[in-house]
Amino acid sequence: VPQRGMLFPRESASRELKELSGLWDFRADQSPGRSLGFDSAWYKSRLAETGPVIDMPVPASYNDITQDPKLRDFIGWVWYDREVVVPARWVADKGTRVVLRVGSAHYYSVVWVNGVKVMEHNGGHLPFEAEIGDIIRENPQAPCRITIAVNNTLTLETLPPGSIQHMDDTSKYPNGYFVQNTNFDFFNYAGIHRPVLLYTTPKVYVDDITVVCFLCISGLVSYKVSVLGASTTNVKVTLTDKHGRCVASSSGPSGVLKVTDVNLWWPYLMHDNPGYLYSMEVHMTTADESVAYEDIYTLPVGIRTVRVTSTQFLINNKPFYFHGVNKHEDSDIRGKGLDWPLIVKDFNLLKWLGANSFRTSHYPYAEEILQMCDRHGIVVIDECPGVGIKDIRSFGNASLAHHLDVMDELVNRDKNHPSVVMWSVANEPAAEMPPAGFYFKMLISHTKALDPTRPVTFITDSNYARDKGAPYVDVICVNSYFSWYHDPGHVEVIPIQLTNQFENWYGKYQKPIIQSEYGADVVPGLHSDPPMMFTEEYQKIVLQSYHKVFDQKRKEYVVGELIWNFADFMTAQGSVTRVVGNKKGIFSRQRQPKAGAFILKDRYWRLANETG
Ligand code: BDP
Repeated sequence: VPQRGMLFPRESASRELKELSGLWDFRADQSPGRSLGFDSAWYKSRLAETGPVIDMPVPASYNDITQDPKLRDFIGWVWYDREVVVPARWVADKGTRVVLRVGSAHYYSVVWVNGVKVMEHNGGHLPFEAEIGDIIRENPQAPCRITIAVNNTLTLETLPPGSIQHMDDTSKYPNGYFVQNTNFDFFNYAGIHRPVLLYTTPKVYVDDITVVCFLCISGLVSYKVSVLGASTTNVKVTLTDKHGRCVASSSGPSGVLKVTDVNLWWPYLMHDNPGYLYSMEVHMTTADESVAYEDIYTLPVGIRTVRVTSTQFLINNKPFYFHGVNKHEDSDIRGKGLDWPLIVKDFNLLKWLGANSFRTSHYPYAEEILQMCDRHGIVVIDECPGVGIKDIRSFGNASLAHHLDVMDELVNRDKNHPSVVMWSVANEPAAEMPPAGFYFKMLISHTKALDPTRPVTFITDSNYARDKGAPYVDVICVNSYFSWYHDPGHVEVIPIQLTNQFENWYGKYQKPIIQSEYGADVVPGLHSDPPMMFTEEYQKIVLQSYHKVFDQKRKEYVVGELIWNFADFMTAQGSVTRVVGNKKGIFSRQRQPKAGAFILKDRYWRLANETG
């Protein structure tokens, strides 16, 4: 099946948009097999007619919204529905496509409109959509009812993988008791996490756009536009600068735009005008249809190149050093739900810190966040949800096939973001297991075929000598927790262990290295001198000890350092190493700085002045 485009919904002269954020009716299917909703066809009428419902905000994780521990820890199907008034002109005009789009829902989703199933989607963190014009036109007078069932169960074949463990010993557990196990520590927040919306396009429409940029004195933007709905159309492409001046134009579904005196897209702190974006307007008209159609889509375009040598990561042919963070989509109450105040606050903190980059650990973040990165020049390592691939059965064919599909969806969604400079296909897989070699060879070559312009990596915590995936990556990304998980309390081991880590990896592979995680938990406000684990002083000294080694090795082949983590985040209960969440943030979950934040702030600004 040829993949359809997944352009971010934008209004234009030919496209309208209707946000469906707000309150939806909601019910968790608490029946023992979790199948009552399907058996009783809850999608056939309003959810409120089939039983009690509660208010549920969209977008948001449902877990922390109520006081009910059963809902916080719920595993299985939950149901959302609401009615929408569709503008009469959308219904009346058969030349209009009406598309229902879900920004993301965790994990498996089924969607009905007026009781008719319109789509299913396997996986969280990525958008899905369906055309629903025909269905709403069947009964134009009736309000349009949208029902979404979402199941957060993770299995060995989902991404991330997980497993359901049934506890059959009735002397210890209630009847039918089961738990969800995962190999990652962040809380498995669930629900509709990103905006749901309706948007329109004409029947003949711009389905996808791909841009690739080159530099050769001037900037070259090669583009490809795919149109669906008619065989022959006229496509005009115009590139305008920030002042609205046209700098290049072309016609035809593919071509090259040449921009003289180009304003390149530069990372934050590497240039005094970072994040420069042009606007590429794609204007499609039908050539010889009886009805004329016209579609306009405007894509922000940043002109920059990315290249990796054996010791450097180059952006626009200049060495780039990642001084940044790992993040999570996570905050109080809304869990992983998209939240604008939080997004803007986090960008302000990144800039305060002097961070020029982050990794989307451990799943694709909202497109709205990547758009912010484009505009502010924050460089992104774009990670797919391949976290916790530890069980040998998760290296099987079904898992690999799904992982390849997820990469298709991810690259398709994010390929045009200048901020995205590298793909990460996994975090800390069991890369020493025999099937890992084949698995990563396939996965990485597939990703490179999808996008030949960006390096590909996965994040490893394996032994350099036994890692079977490392031969295929462009940049070695290593996580290590010396003096925390290994030799806890012994910061004096950091210089020797970290130096060995770098020398071993570089010695074997001669590829640039990023320290993709390091850190220590801090319960904010805990102090001790001499430093002890979990105090602000201990995080400080761990960071400083790592930094000394980074400073030696960044002169050679270390090209970046990403702290674990930007902010404290919620974890599952079930481990005695977590005290209401993972506390390795340099900011608390409420985004207040710990002592470590000031250490990093001094360092990052100093690095920016040295390398920028
Ligand atoms: C690393 C994982 C990360 C964890 C971190 C930790 O990649 O997701 O949160 O450890 O335990 O191994 O703090």
